[in-house]
Amino acid sequence: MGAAQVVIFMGSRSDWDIMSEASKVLADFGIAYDVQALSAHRTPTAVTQYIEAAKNNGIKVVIAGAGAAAHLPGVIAAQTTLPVLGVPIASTPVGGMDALLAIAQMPGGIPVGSLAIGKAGAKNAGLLAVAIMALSDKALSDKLDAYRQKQTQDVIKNNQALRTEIGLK
Ligand code: RP5
Repeated sequence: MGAAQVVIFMGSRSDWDIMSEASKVLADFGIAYDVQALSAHRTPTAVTQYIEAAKNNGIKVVIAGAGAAAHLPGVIAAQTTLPVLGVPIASTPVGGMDALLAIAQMPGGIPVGSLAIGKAGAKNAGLLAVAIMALSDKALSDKLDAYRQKQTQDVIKNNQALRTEIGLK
């Protein structure tokens, strides 16, 4: 698949169950990705080393999932002008609201695109990375259009199946 164009960061190995949703999307679209489970708090130097080299290494989009005091996406965005897509993860008793606010409430000047909490957010981060890359890749853009059309057809089919199942025309 070639060199990674997207990196999926996460604050802990324990975030992979959620963040793997982003990897599935990228794999479906044939986009090569890297995965790094490194923490802004526990391994700040390793995060910085990776991000400082990312653009030269061919990375175009950074996806970063984190829970709790979720500083990872913001710390990454502080050190690169690559687009950073943050995924809040529910890993504390407050259900991800801590991570959502930490990721969404960035100070002006250092943007992080915040997705939804959890698996839907990770999936959408993958799709948004695809959309960003599709801006300069016609074949990828066509694939994204086809993905949306299939999704629409599936919903219409499921609606009809449900209506038939419960005795409606
Ligand atoms: C955050 O703390 C991670 O992103 C993870 O969601 C949370 C808990 O990490 P572990 O204690 O499971 O390593 O930094």
